[in-house]
Amino acid sequence: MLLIADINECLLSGDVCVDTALRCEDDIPGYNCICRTGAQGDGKVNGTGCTDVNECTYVFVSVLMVLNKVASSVVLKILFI
Ligand SMILES: [Ca+2]
Repeated sequence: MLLIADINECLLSGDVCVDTALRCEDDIPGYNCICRTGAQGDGKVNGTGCTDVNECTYVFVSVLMVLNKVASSVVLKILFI
């Protein structure tokens, strides 16, 4: 039988998650930092932290991709007429 002693990192130190993280959740082993909606990363001070995602850029790129796809299909139809 293997016993693993786990500590609650969230209670021991308030510095395990970045300030912009929503909360800290203890896990066995280790812990998880939860980023707010609209941010991505592991939320950890010694990790990737929480980086804001610019949703407007993603929407803009998605619109451009759709427009590009439509334009490509129009060009293909013109070529095959
Ligand atoms: Ca833990």
